[in-house]
Amino acid sequence: MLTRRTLMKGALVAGAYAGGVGLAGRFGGLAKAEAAATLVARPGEAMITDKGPTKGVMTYGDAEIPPVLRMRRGEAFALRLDNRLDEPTTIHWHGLRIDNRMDGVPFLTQPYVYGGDGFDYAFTPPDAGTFWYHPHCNTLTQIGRGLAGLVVVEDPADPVFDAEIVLNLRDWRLGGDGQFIAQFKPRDAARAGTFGTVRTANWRQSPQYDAPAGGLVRLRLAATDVTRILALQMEGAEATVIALDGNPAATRFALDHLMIGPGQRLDLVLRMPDTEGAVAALKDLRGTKPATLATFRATGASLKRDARDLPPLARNPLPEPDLAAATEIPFILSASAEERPKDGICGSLGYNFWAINKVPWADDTGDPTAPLAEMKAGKTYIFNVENPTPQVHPLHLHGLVFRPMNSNKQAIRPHFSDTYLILPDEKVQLALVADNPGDWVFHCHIIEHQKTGMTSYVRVV
Ligand SMILES: [Cu+2]
Repeated sequence: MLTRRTLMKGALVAGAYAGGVGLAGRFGGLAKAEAAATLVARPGEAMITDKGPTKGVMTYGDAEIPPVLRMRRGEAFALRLDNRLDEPTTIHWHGLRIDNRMDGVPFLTQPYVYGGDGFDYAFTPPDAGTFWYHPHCNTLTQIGRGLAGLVVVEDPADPVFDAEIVLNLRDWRLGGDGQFIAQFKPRDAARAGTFGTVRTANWRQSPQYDAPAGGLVRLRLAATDVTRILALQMEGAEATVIALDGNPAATRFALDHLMIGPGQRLDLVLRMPDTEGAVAALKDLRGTKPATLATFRATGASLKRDARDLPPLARNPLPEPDLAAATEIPFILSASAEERPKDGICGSLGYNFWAINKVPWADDTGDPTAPLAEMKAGKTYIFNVENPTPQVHPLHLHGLVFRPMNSNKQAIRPHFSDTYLILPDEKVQLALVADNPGDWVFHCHIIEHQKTGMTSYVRVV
């Protein structure tokens, strides 16, 4: 999978940036506040196709692909963003319930960070699980060209697995020559979004990973694409969902056509086949033809493990909504044809196609609309969200977690989440405790929808 040429290319790119601040510190182990690291956002190139390096990539760190940032639940984490791009950027920590000032939304929670400038992020992640990080400025371009990495927050009480594999699942919009083509088409932005042309896991097409035969693998995956919704299935091995969107599933269940949208994460137990050389395949069954996202090859003599022997994941300290005292707030998604937004420093797409409660907001503009709701700290609220549009929308709320309660369209799994995939004609209730003060963005994570109006924010005071 990693050819010698790929490795050399990576080394060259790293070398080109080694003269500067570079990547100081270690991302593989504990990142303690006193050992703060620097993460460089920079232009680069990457071996995504067999047509040679794709130019115009954006990445973090000195490897080709953004590093997996490892943190520990309840331990201080600090990281300096060093922006070596030719444009402003920020980092948003998707799913982490942290201080509003660290949330990475330009104008709302921090100034954007110009090229050549930096920003110090410091927080203590309260929850263990699988999360991710990405910019909240010129987001379609910056995520589309590579700026998205995974965050693993470890809990010392986590069960022990025989292996762990982290998968960053995303597409790229490349032409036949392996180079970037226009990131979106306006007519698609007004529908399901513009799809990528090359599908990857960890920036490789259908990579293969080795793991012990008969062993239990913790597979952490995140849908970091700007558009694509997946329907995941494992073939050739048993795969059990143990956590969704960072939080443990109330009851474990087999992975079977599970739909996840941009921004969502899954933790799976993959029980490897017993026979050495046998291969399991993670597939996306949505869309016109199934795609193999990654494969897993059994190595060595079978460990003969049983996924049912695995103890439960430690629970995160999440606030339980007090439904009897809840205040309900309506959120209605819609199409919009209001005037075009002004061009913003963080990249307006130049169109308004969508709105929440009839207000289109392209976000990261200097003149935000008023918050759609103001909530009192510590109180329970129920978001009554309606989707009368013909599209599916992965709705993401920053800084808070909600518990989906009732839906007219799908069975609800009783778990806490930060991203809800709402279906056409669905009405759903999302219950939450407003326990984190600040202005929190509530937006669709299909980035073209987000950037053409399907963005809002709520205020906790
Ligand atoms: Cu959407």
